[in-house]
Amino acid sequence: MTKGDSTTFMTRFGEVHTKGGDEVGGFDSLPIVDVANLGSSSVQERQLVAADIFDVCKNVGFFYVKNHGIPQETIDTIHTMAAKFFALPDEVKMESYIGNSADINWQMSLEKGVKMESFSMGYERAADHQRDLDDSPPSDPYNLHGPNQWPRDEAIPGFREAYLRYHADVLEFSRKLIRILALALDLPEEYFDKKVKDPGTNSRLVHYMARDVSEERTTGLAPHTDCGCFTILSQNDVLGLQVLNGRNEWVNAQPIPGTFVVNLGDIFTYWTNGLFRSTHHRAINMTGEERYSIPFFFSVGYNESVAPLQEFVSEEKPPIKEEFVYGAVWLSSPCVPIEVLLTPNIVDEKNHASLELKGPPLRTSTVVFPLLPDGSHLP
Ligand SMILES: O=C(O)CCC(=O)C(=O)O
Ligand SMILES: [Fe+2]
Repeated sequence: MTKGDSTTFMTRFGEVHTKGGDEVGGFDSLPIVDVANLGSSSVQERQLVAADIFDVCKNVGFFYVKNHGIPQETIDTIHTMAAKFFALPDEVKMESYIGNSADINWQMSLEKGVKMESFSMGYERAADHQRDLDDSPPSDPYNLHGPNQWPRDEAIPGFREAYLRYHADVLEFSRKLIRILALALDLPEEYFDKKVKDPGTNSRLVHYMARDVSEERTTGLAPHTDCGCFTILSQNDVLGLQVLNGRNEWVNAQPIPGTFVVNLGDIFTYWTNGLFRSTHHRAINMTGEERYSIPFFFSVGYNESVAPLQEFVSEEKPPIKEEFVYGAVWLSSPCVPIEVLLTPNIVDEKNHASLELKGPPLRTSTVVFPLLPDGSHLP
């Protein structure tokens, strides 16, 4: 965190070393960025947003966005649907179970005390305002796209439509945000457009079950960085997300009505050769109430290659990462829910353990973590 120090940090794609420079990581709360002018017709107004974004990406890697323009009704509806979905009988949820298909899934284990369940969806044309249903499917050499395994409409009317609409709106917002990120980096605004035309997106509805707060241990999402370009998170009003600052302290991402939490993923760290942060975070239900969150992971197409951009590479700053194709390594970096010891301000080594995936190969842009602590799937 200190000025001038070099940093080594683990990302989902391996260890990365950066040279020091400005102070980074010295935050005690997450900044709020007003993005009302994200799509302004005035380049000066867009530049002002870009300037704010530049600072927070360099120093924090996490920020709230307000005035994002996505109708509150779209957000409220998908939250209502999430609660309804998770309240369905297990037999119905099992129809979307990860083990039924290599595609999108519902996952949970109550038996073994894991207090999380999730439903995932991957990119599909119906969830993209900029594409038509009969557009040819994205090129998919790594077999990462697949049909989403939606629950039957009779079981939960309107669920699919609500999630498709939410995905499409957040995708639209993301395509605007990546233009502002380009501007923030002094690149042409359209610089990344081609790479995200057929984006590698996925999204999850996550239910962190209410827990007994007197327990010292619980299961949650272990500390990790996100692997894509950035993540847009909608959370209900129950605290769970925590972000690691440069002093190794967990900073609460307290839910703020009307905002999303945005965090950069590893790809932006690579593109900027370490200038922009992909910051560690974890998620644990801190309360005795039900927590629901909806991360939307926005990324380049799976067939796109990623490498530090020449603008950020010099003799003093050699590339921190070799070029790689996003889809080729995507599946090898699962995000793992794991038992978390609720000791404040300590990054438990155990939390970094990774579990081997067992069972059928999992493809598509879906979550790929095993739900059971021993790495196996239900049933
Ligand atoms: O649920 C949350 O608050 C965070 C989720 C997250 O970090 C992830 O899924 O990568
Ligand atoms: Fe994450």
